[in-house]
Amino acid sequence: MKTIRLTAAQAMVRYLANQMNEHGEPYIAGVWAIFGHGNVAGIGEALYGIRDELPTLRGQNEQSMAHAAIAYTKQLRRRHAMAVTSSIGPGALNMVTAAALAHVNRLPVLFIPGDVFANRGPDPVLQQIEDFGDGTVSVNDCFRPVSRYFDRIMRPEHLLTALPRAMRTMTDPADCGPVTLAFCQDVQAEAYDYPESFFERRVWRMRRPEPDRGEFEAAVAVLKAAKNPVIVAGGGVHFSGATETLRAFAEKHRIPVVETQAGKSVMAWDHPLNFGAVGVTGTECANIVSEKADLVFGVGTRFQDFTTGSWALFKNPARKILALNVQAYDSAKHDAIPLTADARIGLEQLSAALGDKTFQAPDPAIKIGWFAKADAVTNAPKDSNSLPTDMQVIGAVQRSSRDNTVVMCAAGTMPGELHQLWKAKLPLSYHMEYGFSCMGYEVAGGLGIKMAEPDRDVIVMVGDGSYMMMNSELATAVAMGVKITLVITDNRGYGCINRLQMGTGGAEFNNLYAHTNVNPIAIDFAAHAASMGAVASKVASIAELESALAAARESTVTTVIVIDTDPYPTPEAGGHFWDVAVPEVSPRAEVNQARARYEAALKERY
Ligand SMILES: Cc1ncc(C[n+]2csc(CCOP(=O)(O)OP(=O)(O)O)c2C)c(N)n1
Ligand SMILES: [Mg+2]
Repeated sequence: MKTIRLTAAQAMVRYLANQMNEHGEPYIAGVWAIFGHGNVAGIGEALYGIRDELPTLRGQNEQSMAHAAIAYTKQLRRRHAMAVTSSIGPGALNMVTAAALAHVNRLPVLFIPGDVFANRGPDPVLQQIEDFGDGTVSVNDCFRPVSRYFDRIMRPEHLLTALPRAMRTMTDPADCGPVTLAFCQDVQAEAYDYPESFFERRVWRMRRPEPDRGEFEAAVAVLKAAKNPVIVAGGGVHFSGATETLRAFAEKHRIPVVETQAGKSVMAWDHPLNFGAVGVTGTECANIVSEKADLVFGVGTRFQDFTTGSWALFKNPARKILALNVQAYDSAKHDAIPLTADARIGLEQLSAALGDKTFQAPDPAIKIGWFAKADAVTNAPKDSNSLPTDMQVIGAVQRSSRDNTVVMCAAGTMPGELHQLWKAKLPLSYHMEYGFSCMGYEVAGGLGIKMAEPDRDVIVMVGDGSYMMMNSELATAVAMGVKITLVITDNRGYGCINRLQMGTGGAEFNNLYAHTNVNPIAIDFAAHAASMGAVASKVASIAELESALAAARESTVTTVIVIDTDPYPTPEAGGHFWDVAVPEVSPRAEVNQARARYEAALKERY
């Protein structure tokens, strides 16, 4: 056997550089790295040696670098991924939240935290936590519940089994998710005679599993028996590349489509069969269709509580759930009739089996009625005496966007309002991280999206709270010359949680700066962003916002636009109950009233 003598770190990066996707392109597009003693000498040296083939990228924070990696792979429908490496200890733990985010959203990222010495020579090394009762524990064990595959590289030859498993996990459509390879510091630097064949180019194809015959027949039968089905389209439709198939399926059989947060933009907003956002942050028309449906046909959805209105939305007493999902865990959820298969293949085969069968599509008037209400709240205000609303900001951004502009967000007011109100024309023009809804995903995520699709405009909608939580990859975007546009809606605190607090009977407390023990400060976001090199301005009205957005669109540099908004108004129409547990006893009358409403609402759930 021909061998080549490499350090384990050199072997790892050489292997990674030779893994290709089904299009023959390098699967790992780059390695985000912040070095410390746990990875600088071993992995750092290896990355330097391969820098022309496998780029190393330097960010500001391990978590937000991982956010960029996650947004990148999501926008590319998991066809490419990135790795993120950190030192041991704090650098590693900074990535745990991002690993969880990738885990929830079923997105591949390769985490390579450094780990303590396998030979234990210097024990305890700087940043080693020391478990009194377990000599095998390090901080990296925190990655176990948030990794789809976890391994600790304690000998150089461990890579021979660990790396193919890592690749298998990341490129498996059903198991897809984060992989953690905790890499002991001494092992990174150790040499070993690796088989040369280990470094041959290898192509990883995303499998498209066919349905099981028995499951398929049951699915066809339940579809044929339905009177008014609805398709709940989730992120799996994007991942499977099934948007066209879904549209053809809906058109041929006249079935309305409603979209989850991850599924939004699978169909153009103005397609007559697209009834828009479903669930807690849903449009009135999608929720009417969903309430009446006798068959809820989920395609590539996890059925999370925002989609199902905490399982109180699908009210038809005769309703059944049919779930087409590549992951059997999802297709069997909530007692669904499972159809475990790739979304595209599943839809194609179902369509063939249904033949010419058509259903009664819902009355288009309910959609027209919804948009009349939606347009009223997103139109520019007639007078400019009061603070603009976030809905009016959405309208301004919409009017300044092109069909292929990507609007993105993760937490705060915007995800709900964008889900309802944003008119997404082209697939993946809407990028919402709403599996984890992680504040701090926004700026780094915007960077990752733009790296994935440099030809599309990327608009990052970010609240003041989320911006304050994590913003420093703005400097990275500027430094890399990756142009994104941020719209910061400054409502001086956590507007959406303040409203949720009020909605559950709570006193306004600890959310808006006005109601905290912190002296309300006016943060100069434009100055802050400008200090990182962005072109930044604060606008005073929706009209000014529109001109600033027009300028940003033509500009080649990262731009930040700040606007003060009113923290209280929300869309009156649309929406649905969401289960947020209200205290059973409280001295506050408002809480008692909210509890009574809550108990009544819970009776709707099944
Ligand atoms: C990391 C993290 N911490 C806490 C939360 C809970 N949370 C959701 S939205 C939100 C407030 C967001 O404030 P901001 O970004 O200003 O948006 P606004 O609602 O004010 O528009 C909080 C605290 C979260 N989603 N993520
Ligand atoms: Mg805010």
